[in-house]
Amino acid sequence: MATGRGLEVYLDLLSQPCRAVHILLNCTKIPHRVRTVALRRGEHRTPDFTKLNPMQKVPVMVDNGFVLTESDAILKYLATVYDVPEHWYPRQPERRARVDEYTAWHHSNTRPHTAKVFILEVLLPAQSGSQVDEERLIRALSQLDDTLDKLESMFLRRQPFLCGDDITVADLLAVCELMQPVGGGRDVLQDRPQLQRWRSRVESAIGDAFERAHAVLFALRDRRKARL
Ligand SMILES: N[C@@H](CCC(=O)N[C@@H](CS)C(=O)NCC(=O)O)C(=O)O
Repeated sequence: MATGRGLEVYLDLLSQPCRAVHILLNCTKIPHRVRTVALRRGEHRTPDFTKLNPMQKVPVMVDNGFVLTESDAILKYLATVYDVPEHWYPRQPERRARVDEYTAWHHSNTRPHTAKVFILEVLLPAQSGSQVDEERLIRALSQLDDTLDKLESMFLRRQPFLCGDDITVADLLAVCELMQPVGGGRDVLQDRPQLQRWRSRVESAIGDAFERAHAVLFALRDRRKARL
């Protein structure tokens, strides 16, 4: 499946961590080739893809034969190995540690808590035609609220981006998660002006790459909203 030459990324742009990788590659103009793995068609379960990533998940990166999974590891590898502006993953130890601090926290907070609301409100009802499980949803919304409170009070307390004065890979992971529309196309940041201002700063810093990564998701959200 992998050619072993150049940089290839296996992505589905409906996936939040894939969009973060896509944005970094396009913002920094790292030459690469995208191979689309359509999760909805089960392309991540084919024998070829399973050989590449036995976890059967996207994103996957192959850089001259070096195979790497996990968006966090891929983003940091790209920012370390390629000639990209230093702010994405600072070399100064304390500033780098701040990025690692957020990304470690992200995978047990922002990521699962946003995903759970999406799964309960959108994915499960769409897949099985069942009603939303209100009790589980209330618990999930409360966990998400707690996570959003911490993003505001800890990470964005006195700085414009999650890890300091400039955008880093941490902001990419977070913004892609927090762009995921939930039930009825609702924005998870709808009552969160502080986080909305941060998201606007991230969007401005990213430019066109933001829209390109989210185009498929936004089209799907608008189709869903039109059906309501
Ligand atoms: N921790 C991984 C998560 C990757 C992940 O969960 N990918 C999802 C799409 S968002 C996937 O491939 N799911 C397919 C499946 O689990 O069947 C990362 O950050 O890269």
